[in-house]
Amino acid sequence: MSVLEQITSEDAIALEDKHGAHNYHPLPVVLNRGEGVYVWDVEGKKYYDFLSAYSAVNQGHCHPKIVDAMTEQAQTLTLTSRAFHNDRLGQFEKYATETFHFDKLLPMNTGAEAVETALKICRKWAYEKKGIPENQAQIVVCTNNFHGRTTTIISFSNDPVARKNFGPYTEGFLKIEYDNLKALEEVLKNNTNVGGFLVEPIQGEAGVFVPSDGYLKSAKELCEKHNVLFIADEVQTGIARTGRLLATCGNCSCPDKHCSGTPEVKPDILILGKALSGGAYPVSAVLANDDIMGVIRPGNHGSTFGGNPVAAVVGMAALAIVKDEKLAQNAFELGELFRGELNRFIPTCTIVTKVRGKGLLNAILINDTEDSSTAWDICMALKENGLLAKPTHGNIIRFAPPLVITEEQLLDCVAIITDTLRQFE
Ligand code: IF1
Repeated sequence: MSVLEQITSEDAIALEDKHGAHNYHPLPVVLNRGEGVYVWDVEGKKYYDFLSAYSAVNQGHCHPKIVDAMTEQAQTLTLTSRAFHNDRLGQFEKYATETFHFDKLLPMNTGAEAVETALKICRKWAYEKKGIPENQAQIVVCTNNFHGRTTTIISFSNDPVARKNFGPYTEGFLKIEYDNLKALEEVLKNNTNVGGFLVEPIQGEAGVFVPSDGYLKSAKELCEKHNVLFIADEVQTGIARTGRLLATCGNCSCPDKHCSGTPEVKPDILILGKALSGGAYPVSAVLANDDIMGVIRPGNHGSTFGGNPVAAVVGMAALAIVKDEKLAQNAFELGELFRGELNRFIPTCTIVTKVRGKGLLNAILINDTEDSSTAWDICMALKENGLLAKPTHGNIIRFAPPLVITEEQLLDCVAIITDTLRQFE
């Protein structure tokens, strides 16, 4: 730790304020250590992490298996670029494609890059396989989506803060209401040049909005009927977060009960990021079968860091942990418990109107207007009481702990949350 000094929270925040771009409004807490479900601030105060870096740290902070794999690989070989092969990438690709049941994987780094990759694959497929006339391909997206921050992705966002003054915008996207099959049917019927439908199985940024039962399955069927690719952005919902290996898995009944087994919906293109590395390193990927991924040929796409050997071993370790520690099952069971406990609390209070979510991706709706600071104030009070969470869209608080959380820890957290909420009655 030669050049880095131990500093106070106040000094760390002041340094960022002075020297860093102001593109975030973080909770005023400065963390310097994490282990499992816990993080510590520089003053030594311990917290439950109920954000998990937006669901990247599903396997818990600094999971020893990920850290060991990463450290060993970092001491051996970190980067070759894709101009040469490395001995790890193929093993990762085999492991991940077998895990998710696809023929091929294309490795990238961040979620937004993986979304961009999926859009490119979809467009190329639309021209070369579906026969859409050049430059006419459209991709259907949903209102209130969140898929990342690139210029193309924000082009089809409807969040003014994410979009305004970043134009001109990329063309080729048609927007429909989320969780509305009629709207999807209409748009597919009225536009012959649609190549794909990009959708989040649960809308995270929109406040953990869970679509109606059967929505994804019926949407996939509509896509099949119109020869349109169903593109699932599971960057946030994937890797066991929602109580299944993927949120598109549905209520499968495979031997492992809560793993991938029979998919409720098998996407044509699957987008993964975040927890694909357990939060240790940026690792994202796009998966598809040969008839689709085959449109990508040398020179069409790539990245200096995508598929590097550190990312490959980290990705393998992160997926192995999900299986070995049955994280999907834990997320499923503790998610039921969490919503159950909150549903017992809600009728006894006026401050929360609803809890919703799947697995350990949940949110509570605060009984106040969108522009009030109540949700933020509650998060500040939760911080004082040893639990870190972040408001989304004004009056919604998202709760997404690492999936390694135990029942005892979860009940401890429920007590912190309900006691804190009581203070706001
Ligand atoms: C930020 C939200 C979460 C994502 C989905 C792609 C990406 C994301 C479904 C891009 C990223 C993040 C990024 C983070 C805030 C955040 C977020 F609140 F905006 F919605 F997680 F809940 N697809 N989600 O959720 O992945 O390029 O960031 O690796 O600060 O922007 P990325």
